[in-house]
Amino acid sequence: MVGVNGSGKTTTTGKLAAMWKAQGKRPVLAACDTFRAAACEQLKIWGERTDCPVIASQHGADPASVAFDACSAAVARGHDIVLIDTAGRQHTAVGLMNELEKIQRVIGRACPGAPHHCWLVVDGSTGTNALQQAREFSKYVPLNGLCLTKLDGTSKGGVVVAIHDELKLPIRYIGLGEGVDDLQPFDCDLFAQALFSDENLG
Ligand SMILES: Nc1nc2c(ncn2[C@@H]2O[C@H](COP(=O)(O)OP(=O)(O)OP(=O)(O)O)[C@@H](O)[C@H]2O)c(=O)[nH]1
Ligand SMILES: [Mg+2]
Repeated sequence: MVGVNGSGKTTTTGKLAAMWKAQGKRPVLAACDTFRAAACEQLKIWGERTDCPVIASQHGADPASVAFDACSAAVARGHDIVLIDTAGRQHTAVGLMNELEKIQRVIGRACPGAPHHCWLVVDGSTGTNALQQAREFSKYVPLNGLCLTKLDGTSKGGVVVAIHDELKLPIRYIGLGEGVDDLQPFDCDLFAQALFSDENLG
């Protein structure tokens, strides 16, 4: 899970873990935001809430090594999904974007083919800047989907139309609140109806 600061990566990670757990899968959460002080604790709370193990390290540790450890542990223990929660970063911060590239490179050694998915988490209230985010993140990591969050607010997330048009990134899930069940698979028809509904015409 990648994206700019505060877009909803950790929350979406937790919601996805809960959903897959309920489907009988055995997710592991990797706390690769070793940068923000409370980030690891936040993911651990999601781990408790969803009854999923969390692989973490100390504050300031190399996120790529945490991701590697999580993937190695998951393979060794027979888990089927590793959800990697990365730190928020501005798409213009080259050093931090290179860090993402490293995470991606390193986990392939622990689990061939990883990352099998790389999803950009976008705050639905973001305007055209989201297109720029998608362009930049896709230069560093093999993005293959979007998660659109905070659609429970006033925003309709219309910018994903432009993102999909240019980068052909499918929308995987939408976030509709802060709770564990506030996640839905993307439904194109419903989304289009909401986007173009009369309420939206002002
Ligand atoms: N209303 C609403 N709030 C959300 C949604 N998703 C996330 N949030 C809230 O948005 C805030 C930021 O969410 P996080 O999951 O911490 O975002 P993040 O991308 O992990 O943030 P950083 O790790 O700091 O980059 C939190 O207060 C979440 O509860 C959503 O779908 N709807
Ligand atoms: Mg986070």
